[in-house]
Amino acid sequence: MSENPPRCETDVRCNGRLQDLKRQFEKKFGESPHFYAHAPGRVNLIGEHVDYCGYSVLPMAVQRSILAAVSVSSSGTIELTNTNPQYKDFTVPCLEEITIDRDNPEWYYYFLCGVKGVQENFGISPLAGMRCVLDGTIPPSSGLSSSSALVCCAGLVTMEANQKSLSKVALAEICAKCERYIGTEGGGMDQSISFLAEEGTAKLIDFDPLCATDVKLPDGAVFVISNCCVEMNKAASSHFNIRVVECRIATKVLAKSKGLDWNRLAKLAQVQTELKASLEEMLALVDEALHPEPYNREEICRVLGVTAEQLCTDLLSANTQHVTHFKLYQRARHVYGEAGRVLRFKAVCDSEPSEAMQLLGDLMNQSHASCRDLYECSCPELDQLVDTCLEAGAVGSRLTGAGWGGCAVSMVPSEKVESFLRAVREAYYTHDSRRAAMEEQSLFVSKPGGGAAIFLEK
Ligand code: ADP
Ligand code: NG1
Repeated sequence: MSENPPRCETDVRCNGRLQDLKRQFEKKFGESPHFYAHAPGRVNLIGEHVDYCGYSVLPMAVQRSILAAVSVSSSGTIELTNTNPQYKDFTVPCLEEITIDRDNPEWYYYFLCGVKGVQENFGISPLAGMRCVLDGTIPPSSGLSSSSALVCCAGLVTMEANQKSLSKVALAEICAKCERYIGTEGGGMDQSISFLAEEGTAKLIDFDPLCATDVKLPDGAVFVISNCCVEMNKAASSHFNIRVVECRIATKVLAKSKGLDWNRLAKLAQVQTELKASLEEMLALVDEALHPEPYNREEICRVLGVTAEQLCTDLLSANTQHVTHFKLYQRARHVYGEAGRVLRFKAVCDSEPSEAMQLLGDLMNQSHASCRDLYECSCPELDQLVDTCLEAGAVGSRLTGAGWGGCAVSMVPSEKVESFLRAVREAYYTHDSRRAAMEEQSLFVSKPGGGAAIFLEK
């Protein structure tokens, strides 16, 4: 039985961020917050674009989060305001059905995803009125899960304000499901680590059933995050869902090639389970049953024996209806290869061989190459940054999160961290005024942080 998120009694005067937020809340609403909630972002060390295929991932929480100050009110409305003026105020009546506009993914819709998830779970009607001031320190659209931290924070706030109780696992599952209301078909890694993280340890996250296992990272390995300063909003573009769809179609084609009941299967991991095959055997099957040339719609319809309409309604999502070509071979090869790298990464951490750092670094480098070449979810700036990090002394470096921009994570021997930071600063940030202006937020060491929690004022 999983525990509930911690509720910590805190002296707000000892925490600068809480104190500032309290002050802003009082200024805005003329009353004090009743409680605070925070949910962290994460950095994924390895296991990219495999969670929605049913495979395990290996993230850790970062010490950056979404923090909310909240009061429960009798106003009959949910009032949202943000410390960042870029995110405009928003109010919604509690009696109104919560609708999420996928075509216009404004910040408050992420919050409302979390509200809706908890509301639906308990059938709450009407919701308690609440006033919230939100504050975020996770760079948005950069692969560190700012959106999920916001959804998770909203789920936690809604639970607390409506006097309900949920375990961390239940909250993670609810928030993974409800973030999909925004339109992206994510796999659940971000919400799981946001709730299940524990300070000082990375986690192997398994799905179906959701379970998080501690992963002790080698002593002397420091993880450094660097942002290539290209933003990619998942919900406002179709890159992410195109990959989800390609994996779904690859699942069906592979399953059909082996005579399985392909209609029932939607994730690449399910094909492996049905076949009782190893990941190496799955890679061999990809070579045998799929071809490297992109598949067009006609070929997919022919191979699966479905009509063009069925392809649109059963296999494509709302924002992928326009796609004409699908790289099934490359995407499936990435997923089965990456799933194996996650398991090897965990095994190296468990067995602590003397060359652990080198082995882990190699796996991270292979992961990046696969994301770049097979999954095509990198971008020139991110590739340049990864190369820069390796030249600056990282043993391994790779894109983290969805990609197409955003952050790289590098594993650096502790004795080289200072020279590494200096070299990356000089090579990637200093000579570009836009990047230089963002540098403080964009290049930082990250230790495994704790999970989502509620704070009550002492
Ligand atoms: P990520 O990879 O960080 O999850 P997404 O592109 O999926 O990025 O989501 C980013 C969106 O999340 C932003 O455009 C914004 O709507 C929302 N968001 C992120 N941080 C904040 C914040 N501090 N306050 C309000 N909304 C935020
Ligand atoms: P970020 O980095 O938050 O955009 C996304 C998905 C994850 C996972 C990674 C790729 C969401 C909310 N998150 O993460 O589930 O698929 O991409 O590994 O969709």
